Amino acid sequence: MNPRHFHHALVRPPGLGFALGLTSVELGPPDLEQALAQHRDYCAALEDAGLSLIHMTPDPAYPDGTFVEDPAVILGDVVIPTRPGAPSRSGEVEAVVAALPAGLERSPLAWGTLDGGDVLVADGTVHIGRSARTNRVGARALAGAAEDLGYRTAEIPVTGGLHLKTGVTAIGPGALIMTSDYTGTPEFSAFDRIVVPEEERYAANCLWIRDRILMPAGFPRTWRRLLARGHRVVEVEMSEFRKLDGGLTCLSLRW
Ligand code: CIR
Repeated sequence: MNPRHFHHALVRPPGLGFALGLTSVELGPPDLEQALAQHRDYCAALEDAGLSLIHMTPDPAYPDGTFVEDPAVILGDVVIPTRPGAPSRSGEVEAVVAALPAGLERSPLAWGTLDGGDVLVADGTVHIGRSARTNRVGARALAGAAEDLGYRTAEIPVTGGLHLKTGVTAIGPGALIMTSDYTGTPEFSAFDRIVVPEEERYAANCLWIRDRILMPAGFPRTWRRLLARGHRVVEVEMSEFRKLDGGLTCLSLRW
């Protein structure tokens, strides 16, 4: 579905044990109180954009459970439960899928590994990142499910960052924001593109919701470029989630 028409999002605040989440960056341990405050602001920004939220309760067994985007992919009104590439996260799937409304149809992902963070839907194409988390078999399984639903699909090697959407996200019809890792990717060549400066790589993970773009706070060059293109831009402080490789897209599932 086009993000202009999203009405709902699933969110789950960070829980006790959040500081034990997986990370590949060296930014120090996150602070739970600050993360909870940032999560509240994130939820408020989604609500301000017009979404109605379903809130899950945290489960201390899953320190990364706040990153609800990874255990499921939603294409239109179909939910595809994933098979997360990190073994510590495989137990998150059942509760996330159960928290989604029954009106959304379920379609199983049969094989391989796949994280929702590696799935970028842009202009009717489901771009699937091949990463440390999403293997060839998982990518093919999702591509098959998406093609059955009428989407075009493309596999994209993830060359920088944890997931595909760590480095490239949609900011409007026909438009992407990305790190320099993806400027040579043929599948993205027809898009109108903003390439973030190297010192603002984290800002490539933006979240387009209805009439606006949520972006992480503290990236002035990217902020100015989005404003210059006429976007309505809302900054959200993400420092504590960034410490665990998380970004704006990771914190919700939208439909
Ligand atoms: C992980 O390594 O799985 C979490 N610490 C971060 C997940 C971020 N999710 C996302 O980009 N979709």
